Amino acid sequence: MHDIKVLMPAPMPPHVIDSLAGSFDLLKGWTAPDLQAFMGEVGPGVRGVALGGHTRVDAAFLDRFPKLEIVSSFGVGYDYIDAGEAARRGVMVTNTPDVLTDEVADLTVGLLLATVRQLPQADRYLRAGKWLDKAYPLTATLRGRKVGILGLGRIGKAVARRLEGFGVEIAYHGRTRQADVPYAYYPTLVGLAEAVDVLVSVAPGSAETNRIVNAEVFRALGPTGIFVNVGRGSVVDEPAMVEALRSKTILSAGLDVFTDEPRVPAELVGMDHVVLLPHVGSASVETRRAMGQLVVDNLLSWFAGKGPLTPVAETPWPRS
Ligand code: A2R
Repeated sequence: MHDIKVLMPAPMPPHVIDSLAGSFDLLKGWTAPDLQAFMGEVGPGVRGVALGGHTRVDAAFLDRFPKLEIVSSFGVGYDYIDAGEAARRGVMVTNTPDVLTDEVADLTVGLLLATVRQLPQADRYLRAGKWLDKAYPLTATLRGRKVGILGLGRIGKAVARRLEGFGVEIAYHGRTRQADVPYAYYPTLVGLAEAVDVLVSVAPGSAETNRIVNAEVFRALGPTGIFVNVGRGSVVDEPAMVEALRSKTILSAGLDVFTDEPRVPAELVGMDHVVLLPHVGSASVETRRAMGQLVVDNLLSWFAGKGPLTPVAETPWPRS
């Protein structure tokens, strides 16, 4: 396969670069002085793209690669890829689901507990020497809470399974009711938010989910409400969330994702009653390695004529 040109526009983990360079003619876009000029130059011969770093793949990007067969993307979310446009052009798109599900679910539960029991704040309190003066103030509790999950997919279900062990009631909202789950379904997001006092968002970014967690949802969640977001920042109306936190319309939030990463609104950074993480849901050495390997394996499988391992929904395999 050494004659097959695979473009990597932005750097990926070293083991991914090494594996791909060992099997393909790997074109390292980030080493070119001008990526756009480089892509224009090599574009006509490129048959595969290995995508990390959220490069936008839209019609203009795809226009440059008339022989492109597959985009193998790092991560389960692929909102920066116009997969519908890729499908129309017969370009396969793959992502890295499943291998990160448990890792992100673990992080979600950790973030929820950190938020409700104020673990980072308590840590800061001790380090500041304040414990010597008086005990840390009492916090809210997870006990007796009802947790609503927006996006009960692979990760959402793994979060729900873990939370069952914490003895909290679980409900969910998605576009469809799922027959095989024991949790209460709410056909509207506002309905779910009214019924719960923790809302966990694990929904993907898309035109449909854009800003669906809005001021009305925060009002419905109410003054004891906690919002946790590990899915995509675009799912939330961020200014409305900031205002809901500022005005105590909700109690607090635990956030791993933001609208304009890595930029986080200064108002949030200045708030002591929120817990903020730099999008680390899947970011363990082991899980990132597995995700990288799946990027490689999708390309190897595809160019060996065995089809993709993990195609996204818009580009099913076998093709219908
Ligand atoms: O709507 P459904 O019943 O197909 O449920 C899916 C839900 N979902 C939505 N919920 C409400 N409104 C929407 N417009 C909407 N679109 C999708 O999100 C499904 O239960 C869930 C996504 O689950 P999976 O596709 O299994 O994804 P996974 O592996 O759990 O990852 C979720 C997201 C990624 O897309 C990244 O953004 C992030 O977590 O790492």
